[in-house]
Amino acid sequence: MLSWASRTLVAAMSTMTRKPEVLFVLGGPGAGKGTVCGKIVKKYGYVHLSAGDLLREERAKPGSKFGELIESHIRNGTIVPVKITCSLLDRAMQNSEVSHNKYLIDGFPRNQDNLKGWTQDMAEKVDLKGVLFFDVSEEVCTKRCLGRGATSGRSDDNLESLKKRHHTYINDTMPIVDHYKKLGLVYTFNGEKSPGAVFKAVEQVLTKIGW
Ligand code: UP5
Ligand code: MG
Repeated sequence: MLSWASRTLVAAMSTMTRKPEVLFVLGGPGAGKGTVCGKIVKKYGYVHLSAGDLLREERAKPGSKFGELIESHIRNGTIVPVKITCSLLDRAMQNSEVSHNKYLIDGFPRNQDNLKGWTQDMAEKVDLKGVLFFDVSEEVCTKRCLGRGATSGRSDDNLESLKKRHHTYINDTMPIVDHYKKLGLVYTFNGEKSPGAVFKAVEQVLTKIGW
């Protein structure tokens, strides 16, 4: 029989050696990915890594050699090369000091290049628990982002960029969602419900996967 101290040590060591558990969070531009992640962080304290936020932070760094490239992709709603995004995600995971090992990766992977890069560089380092997918019509997404555009300061919250972002979502990101659907990993939510109702449905899935 192990003493309390030994059991505590074993538990701590298992947390340190376990692979990080990851949930991908996908959906159209303005589907509510960031909003639901914020609610999960507030209640459960898990780590929220928004690929878009990390790219915007990198773009804003003085002297960043990727700043212009990132801005051009964001404005045009196209996808930044995966080497850049994956290295930002990897670094952010390594820099987060957590005991629970649970990570929400928001807005990634969004095309075949992302999927290939993730599979090559990251997939073996983590335990992918599933994909939270928020289904919201283009009309509702556009309305939300244009509303947010009044105060967000985001260079892609305008009608022209939104049309391009939606095009990329349908053509490039939906095949990735379908790929994970075939693996039985996707949990789909009606993202047009109220934020509270969406979160409630998400919590049921978190319980199901043992989060
Ligand atoms: N809102 C949210 N939920 C609501 C609800 N249930 N009911 C009513 N309103 C709701 O929400 C958007 C707005 O809707 C907010 O005003 C919110 O209050 C309201 P938010 O939670 O921000 O939605 P989200 O899905 O996070 O929208 P976001 O605009 O962030 O989605 P995108 O996927 O377009 O943006 P992201 O930041 O992920 O990417 C931006 C760009 O970065 C991409 O287009 C691409 O160019 C680049 N990128 C890459 O190249 N690679 C990556 O891996 C990631 C990004
Ligand atoms: Mg977001």
